[in-house]
Amino acid sequence: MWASESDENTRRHLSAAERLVEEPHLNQVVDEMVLRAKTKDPNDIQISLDLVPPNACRHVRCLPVQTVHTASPERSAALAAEILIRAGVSPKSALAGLAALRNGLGPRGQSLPGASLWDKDTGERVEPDFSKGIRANRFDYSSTGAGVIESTMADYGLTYARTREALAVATKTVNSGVTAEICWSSEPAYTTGYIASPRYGYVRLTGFKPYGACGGRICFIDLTADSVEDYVERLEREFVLIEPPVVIHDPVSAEEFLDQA
Ligand code: PML
Repeated sequence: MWASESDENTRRHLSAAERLVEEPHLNQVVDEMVLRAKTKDPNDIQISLDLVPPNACRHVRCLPVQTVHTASPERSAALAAEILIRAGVSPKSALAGLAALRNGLGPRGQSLPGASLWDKDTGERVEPDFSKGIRANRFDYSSTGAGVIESTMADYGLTYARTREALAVATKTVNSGVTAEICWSSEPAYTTGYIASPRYGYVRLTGFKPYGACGGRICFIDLTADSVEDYVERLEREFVLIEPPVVIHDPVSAEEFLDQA
């Protein structure tokens, strides 16, 4: 689903979402998509459907979740840099990425519809189109696993739909070979963001986004391992179904996280 506010000359992105579902759930999911799009009051909603052979889907395990409480956005930013570096991103790239996220990754400092791709070593921004970024596509919780993951998350108070969706995005990006992903929400008042990596899983930082900053997402990639095109192909085109269990750790402070990490 892609919802926008369009006129003859411009198209402003408002909302986008994609699901990978079994046929019996199709009508219900399309209805959910339309309802979701309408909350943003668009004048253009596009929905497209593709048939996927079941054996084309790779099944992966959901990333483990850790919430870290920090005292301020400044403390969160320092912790985020530390986590990125420990996850394998160079200090130069980590700091440049965080600064770009704060300034807005889209043209004129707005949000991008997709993720920006950065070379994890040089800090160079490398996605083909800086006005769009790359959208991680073609993933979902499996139909048998979705309820288990949702109820485990609810046991830990993680009931916000954006958290569940972001965990799925992060599970896809990490399973597409990115070294680390960093993200905060386009929802103005929602300040919890996350860093995902193979080393630490899905690490949520509360109070991460400076209040009112626009949303953004950066994937740091290893260009000594694969080309930009390889990453784009996996992020956009590989089908991934996410399976339980999801391991959720009790929340910790920044200091506790760094001591145990
Ligand atoms: C979380 O609650 O774990 C962070 C969610 C980030 C949401 C990003 C978005 O809004 O797309």
